[in-house]
Amino acid sequence: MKRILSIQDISCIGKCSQTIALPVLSAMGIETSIIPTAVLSAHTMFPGFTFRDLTDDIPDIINHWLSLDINFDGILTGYLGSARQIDMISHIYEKFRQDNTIIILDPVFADKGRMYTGFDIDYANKLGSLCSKADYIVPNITEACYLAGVPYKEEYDIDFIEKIMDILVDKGAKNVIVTSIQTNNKNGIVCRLQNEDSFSVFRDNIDAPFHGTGDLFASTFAGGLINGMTAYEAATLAVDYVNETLKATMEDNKHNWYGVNFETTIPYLTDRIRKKNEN
Ligand code: PXL
Repeated sequence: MKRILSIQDISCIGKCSQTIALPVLSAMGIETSIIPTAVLSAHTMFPGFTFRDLTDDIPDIINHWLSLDINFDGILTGYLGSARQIDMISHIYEKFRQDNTIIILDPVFADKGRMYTGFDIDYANKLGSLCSKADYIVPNITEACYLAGVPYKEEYDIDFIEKIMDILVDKGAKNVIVTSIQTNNKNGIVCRLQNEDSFSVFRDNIDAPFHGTGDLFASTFAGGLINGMTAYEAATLAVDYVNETLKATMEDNKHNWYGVNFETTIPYLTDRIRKKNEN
């Protein structure tokens, strides 16, 4: 069985980061090991959330794993507990990657033109240095703007996204997927690959500003790659799964404000994987 390492926080309530990555990657047939970067009572959109930074636990976890001679087919990195964790993650990339390990970095720190509580420009700059060590980075448009040093715009066209991707590639990123792009009533992603191929995947926009959809995209995309899909196949699966999930969430008139109903659409995800494997 393939094994992935997911490095992100545990938000005890909120359906994001590890509480999305674990069920989604497991449903995709991948053993999922975790490093929790922080434990929060609930994600940061909940007023009054508690936050325990687990930075100081990570070196001991790494050292124990080194004694176990373990490695991973993939490493997915998301929301971190501190800027100090960035160097630790770079170390994890070096120590636990094999020749075919795929490293996916979701530089989680901002959305809709603003940084999440607790992050600042120094953090964004430091995280930028990790981007060149990953095989894929999957920033949303706000994060991509910060990482590229380009002011965020509410209104933009694909040329603007192309310009940002040029800057990120110049800064050393290998394969870049910019997510949460909204144009002409569509929502989707644009990807630039190392071999200079590029593609985009757009679906009808569903006006539902839910938390955790970026985490859902990143987990599904990572799971697709680890299952042997091409970047195009994995990104298409991830966009479709997020889209199906948003539809299911909106159809449920008792949905929660803080997260999407990804649980009810897991059969859609596993069906898609089964169909792909049958072909
Ligand atoms: O969905 C990204 C995310 C992950 N983890 C925590 C968050 C957020 C976004 O706000 O607060 C704790």
